[in-house]
Amino acid sequence: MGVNGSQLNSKYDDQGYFVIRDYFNASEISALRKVVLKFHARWTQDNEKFYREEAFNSSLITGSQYLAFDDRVKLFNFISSKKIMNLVDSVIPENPVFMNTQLFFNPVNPQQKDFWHRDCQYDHDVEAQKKVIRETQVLHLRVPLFDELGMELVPGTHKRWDNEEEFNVRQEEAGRVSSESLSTGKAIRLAAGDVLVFSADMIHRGLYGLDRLALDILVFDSAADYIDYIDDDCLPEISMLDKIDDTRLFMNAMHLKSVA
Ligand SMILES: O=C(O)CCC(=O)C(=O)O
Repeated sequence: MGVNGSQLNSKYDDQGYFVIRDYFNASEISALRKVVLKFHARWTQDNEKFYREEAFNSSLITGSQYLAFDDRVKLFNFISSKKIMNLVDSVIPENPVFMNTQLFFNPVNPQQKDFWHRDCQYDHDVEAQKKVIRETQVLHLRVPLFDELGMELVPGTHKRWDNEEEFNVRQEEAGRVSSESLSTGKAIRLAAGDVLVFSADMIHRGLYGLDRLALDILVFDSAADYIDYIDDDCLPEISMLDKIDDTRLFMNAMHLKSVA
């Protein structure tokens, strides 16, 4: 499926997200699922207590701990495939940088509720969060491997600060809790084959349920200072580079790290 980069850019700019239905075909998803399920089985086994008690995601999927050379190359080729790069380039036209990957699943613990947040709230106080949403750009590209309830987003909050309800709920102030519903939230159901691109710093939450297992690819704008989030072990090894069709995202990450 062709994409119109400038249309996607203006949707993202306006709303902070866009979704493309049936973007990947069944064989692309089944090849990706095979590799990711291998990671997930090994990761859950190795992190049994954490998985059982509190986890709702894992990260570092492209690292060397759970996947061998060939599977990692397959992941790197998916991440830098034309389909993914067309989306990345439409939002971050200059020097997009690979940050990490995360895998989102249902928590085993039924007490855990899906919760509203901006990703930046875990690293920054309120004043710094305001600056982050004005100045930097971290993209999540969510690729669901099974049909899922998807995500709930508050459109436009990649650029605007919270209203009172949003702030109190996500920060759990004034007696509110982060799992309450928000009147400004928009739920986006996702099926395997769809892709959702959204700003990590907009107000959002994953919706637990069905068989969710979603691969999120995180990419940032090289003007932003997120070098510390890049794990060397999650970048391709030198001997993998000639097996990867488009190395831009990874080379940009290596370059930033080398000059830091
Ligand atoms: O799917 C989830 O559980 C949360 C997703 C999320 O917060 C994120 O991708 O930043």
